[in-house]
Amino acid sequence: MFVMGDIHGQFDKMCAALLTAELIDPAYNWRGGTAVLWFMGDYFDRGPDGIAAIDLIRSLQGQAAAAGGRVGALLGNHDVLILAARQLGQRPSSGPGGTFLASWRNNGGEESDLAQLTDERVAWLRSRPALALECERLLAHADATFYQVYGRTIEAVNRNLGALLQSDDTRAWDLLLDYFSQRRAFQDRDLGPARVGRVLALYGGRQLVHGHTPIPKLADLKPQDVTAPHVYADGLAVDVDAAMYMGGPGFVACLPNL
Ligand SMILES: [Mn+2]
Repeated sequence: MFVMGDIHGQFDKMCAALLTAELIDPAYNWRGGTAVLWFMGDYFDRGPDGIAAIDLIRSLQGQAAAAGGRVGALLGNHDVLILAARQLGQRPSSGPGGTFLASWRNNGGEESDLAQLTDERVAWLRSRPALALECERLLAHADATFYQVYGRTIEAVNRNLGALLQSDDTRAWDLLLDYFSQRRAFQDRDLGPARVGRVLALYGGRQLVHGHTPIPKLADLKPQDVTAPHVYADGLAVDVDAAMYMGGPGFVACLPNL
């Protein structure tokens, strides 16, 4: 299976990495055949072309399905932020800036993305799963343990978060954004492996794959030198956030079968 971490509007780097992995052709068409490719969420903010990124993913989902392959795409916290900015706008938020719109702007929101967030794109974003199980791996955007607040199974978490994103319950949105800003839950050398183990015991999978925390914040690497996933927590956790918005060239991870 192939995995690509946080894109954050870096459409050109996204395409370059997909080309290098031979998953698309120069015309941006799927050439992965029956391969499985997952995007880990955070399509928007801190870079210019979030809309182009999700439009490409949606196009590849259709093309891959027709070829017998599959393209999946998780929900990230920045995807929740831009949805909140559009849906709740000037309503008071506990985040930075005091409103949902200000919080999104303070987190690197691009006005052109929000202006192009049509109903169709909103519907796609709202239906992104927060968790997925693929090839014995648990896929989650964030290296955090809050998912269990929303359900004890993958299906329950995805159903409950999907319902939350359809609601106008500002307290529930605030709480989700607060939880979703947590990170580094598995970094501690002593406590990390046991924490990942508990998440895997709950939802299934033999390894947790996540984005959300750029690899240079977990490993002693400069963004420019990040070209591969970071495996840690006794091999139980894999960070695939290539730090593209920080200057990383970007990569698509090809994860071997477990
Ligand atoms: Mn994130």
